[in-house]
Amino acid sequence: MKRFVIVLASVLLITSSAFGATAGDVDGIGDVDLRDVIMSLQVSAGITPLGTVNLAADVNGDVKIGLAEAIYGLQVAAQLRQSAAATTWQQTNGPYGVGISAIATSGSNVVAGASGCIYLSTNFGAKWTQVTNFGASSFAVKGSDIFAASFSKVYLSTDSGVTWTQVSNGLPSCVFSGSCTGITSLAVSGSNIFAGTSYTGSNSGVYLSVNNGASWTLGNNGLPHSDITQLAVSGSNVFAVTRNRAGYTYPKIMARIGFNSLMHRATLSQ
Ligand SMILES: [Ca+2]
Ligand SMILES: [Ca+2]
Repeated sequence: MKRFVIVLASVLLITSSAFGATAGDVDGIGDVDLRDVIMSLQVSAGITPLGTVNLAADVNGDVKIGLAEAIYGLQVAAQLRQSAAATTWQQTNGPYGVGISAIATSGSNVVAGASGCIYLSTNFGAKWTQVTNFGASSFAVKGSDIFAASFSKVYLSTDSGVTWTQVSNGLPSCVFSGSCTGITSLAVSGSNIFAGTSYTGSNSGVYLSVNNGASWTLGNNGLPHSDITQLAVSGSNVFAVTRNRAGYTYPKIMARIGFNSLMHRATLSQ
C-alpha cells in the first residue's frame, strides 16, 4: 500500500511542461544534463523532486519518467549521444557582472577572459570560478595547453585552465594606452605559437614561440611595419591582418579594430 501511494504521488508530479518537448529534458529547462538524471532517479525512487517533472521528456514511450530517462541523461552527459536540444540557446550561470572578451575550450573545460581575471567552468557553464587576477583578451588552445593574452603578457595553462604561468620572455612590455595595446591575437599551428601585437616603436608585428611560450622572437619577414589586429590559422597557413599605424593616435578602443587593413599569409614549412 505504501509503495502504491509513493508511485501515485510520483505520477501526480508528472505533468506536461510548456517549456519544451525535449527527450530527456526532465526539468523542462531546455537542455539535458545531470539535473535531469537526478530528477529521473528521484521519480524512479519515489522521492519528490524539486520542480515540475516534464512528461514530454519521456524517451522510451512508456509515458513515465524513470530509469530510461536517467540513462539517457547520463549518455548525453558522457557525450555518448547528442541531445535533441542542441539548437536551443540558454544563458549559462555566469560569469556575471563582467565584460567577457574571449572564450575558449579545452576538453570539457571552458575559460572566459574578462578585463581583470579569467574564469573557469568545468561543468559547461553551470558554475564559474575565478582562477587568475589578470585578464585575457585572446586565447589559443593546443590540447590541454591554453595560451592567454593579457595586454603585453602571455600566460600558459597546461592543465586546461586550472593553473596559469606567465610565459612572456622576449615580448616587449607596454602600458595599455592609445598607442600600445600589447597582444591582440594568439594562434596555434602545430607546435608554433603566434602572438599578433600592437606596440609603440618598431616592436609591433607577429611574435613566434617554438617552445610552448618559453621564449618569443619577432618574425616579421615580409610584413610591413604595422600593428597586427587578428591572426588565424588553417593547417600550416597563418593569416595576419596588419594595420598601418603611421601618423595617428587612436583611442584605445580603436586600437583593436583594423583600419587600412591588409591581409597576409605565411605558409609554414612541414
Ligand atoms: Ca533539463
Ligand atoms: Ca520513460
